[in-house]
Amino acid sequence: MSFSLSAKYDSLSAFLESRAPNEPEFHQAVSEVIDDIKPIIDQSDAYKAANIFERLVEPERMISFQVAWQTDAGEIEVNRGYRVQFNGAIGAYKGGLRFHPTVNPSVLKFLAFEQTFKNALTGLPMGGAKGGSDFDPTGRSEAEIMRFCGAFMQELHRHIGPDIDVPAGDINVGGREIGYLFGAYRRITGHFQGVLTGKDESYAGSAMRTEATGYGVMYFLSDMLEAHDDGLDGKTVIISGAGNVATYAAEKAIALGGKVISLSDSSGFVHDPEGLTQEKIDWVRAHKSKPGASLQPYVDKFGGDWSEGKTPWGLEGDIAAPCATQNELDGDAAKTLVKNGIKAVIEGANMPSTTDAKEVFQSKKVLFAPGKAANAGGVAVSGLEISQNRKRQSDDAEDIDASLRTIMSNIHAACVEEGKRDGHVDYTKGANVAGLRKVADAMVAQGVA
Ligand code: NDP
Ligand code: 2IT
Repeated sequence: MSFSLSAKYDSLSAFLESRAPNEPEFHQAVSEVIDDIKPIIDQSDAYKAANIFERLVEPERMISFQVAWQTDAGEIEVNRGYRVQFNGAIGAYKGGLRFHPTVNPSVLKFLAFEQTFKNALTGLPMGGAKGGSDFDPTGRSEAEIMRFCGAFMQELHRHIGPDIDVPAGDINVGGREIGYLFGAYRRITGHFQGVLTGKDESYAGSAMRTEATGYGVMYFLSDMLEAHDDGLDGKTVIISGAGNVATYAAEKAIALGGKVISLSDSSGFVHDPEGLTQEKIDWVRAHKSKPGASLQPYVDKFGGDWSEGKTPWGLEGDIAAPCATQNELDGDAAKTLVKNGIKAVIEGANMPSTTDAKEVFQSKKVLFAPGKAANAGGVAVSGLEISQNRKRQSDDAEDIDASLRTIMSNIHAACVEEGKRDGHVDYTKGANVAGLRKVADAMVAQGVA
């Protein structure tokens, strides 16, 4: 390594294993940016002198705490809560909260690391963070979820604030949970302030935040296809996931002329050859709002085929949009998609493609949009929610949607600008380099203590 990685480490993996042992998802996220950002750091004396790389891969702060809460049966359960405040160089920390049994420091560090690049790409002043808990909402009552959120905020409130850190939702943290978290924050501190985004519009939330991630994914896809003399109209779209990102991505894909033939969840996937409709999507949202509900009854209601325990990547389509979770699309799935003629892959989830899958797509020159660029619409509208809270005014849905459209186009343009490689656009390189430059410049400008 020619940039300033301490001499005692002779490889990136030795460095990561020493600094962050047993954190496979975090190692994966860092390994996937290194080849793109290394030449940029090497070319800059300022970046090397500031030891940007080592500082960029070390969270500024990690908080871990006990969450003790009471079940409906009166028993006390204990979960672990976290907030990883990764990089605050360009703004107060910002990023979602995830409640899922797979939440651990490796997962949250990968998410907060990627969030740092993503937030920089939006052009808004937001640092990177992520948090959550290993709490599993499956089978929990509404009252239990409310008590869990209250117990979680009992500690988290010490670490957040409009100028400090502004969390939002992620897996299993949607409008309902943000409401309970915000209520707990307000009761504990006595302050009504913009300390969370994704709030309902009845209490200072932003129009379009719910839709923003999924809509933004399809706006980015439209730009990417258009830049390659193509469009969404008439395309068959394979979507995984059945939550916030997946259902709003499906809605916008249909609005832009696509035919969406699948959704999935942790129990399996639905293949609906006739294509999703607004009625079907509305049913999915209502049905999946019950924690732990399987998507399987979709086929009893609307027809199509259910495949238990499987992912939808064996289906034939033009576009694949993984919108569920990390590493849900592996190398074999990528090969199958390529064999079946996939034209583009757009990541709605964070790091849904494994490293092997990305290599398959890259070697076959499949258009590929990484999550840190393609799903940035959610945090972008969160940024607009922060601005609206500051001015104590709400903007119209049309204005927010227009801003979201512009921000996604700007991110696409930045990826094209920085992602040129051998006569084609490498969107991953573009996102990594554009994100790095902004964060690194701010870190250099601010020095160290
Ligand atoms: P939701 O909780 O609304 O939905 C998550 C969906 O993914 C559910 O269908 C869930 O199935 C499925 N899922 C979760 N874990 C697994 C798993 N291990 N295997 C298979 N399926 C799984 O979350 P979101 O839609 O908000 O988030 C989806 C992805 O998008 C995540 O990667 C998140 O980080 C990312 N993202 C979210 C943003 C947002 O604004 N919400 C912004 C940017 C990215 P089940 O119901 O069975 O658990
Ligand atoms: O991964 C993400 O970008 C999010 N979960 C949204 C973060 C936010 O602060 O809106």
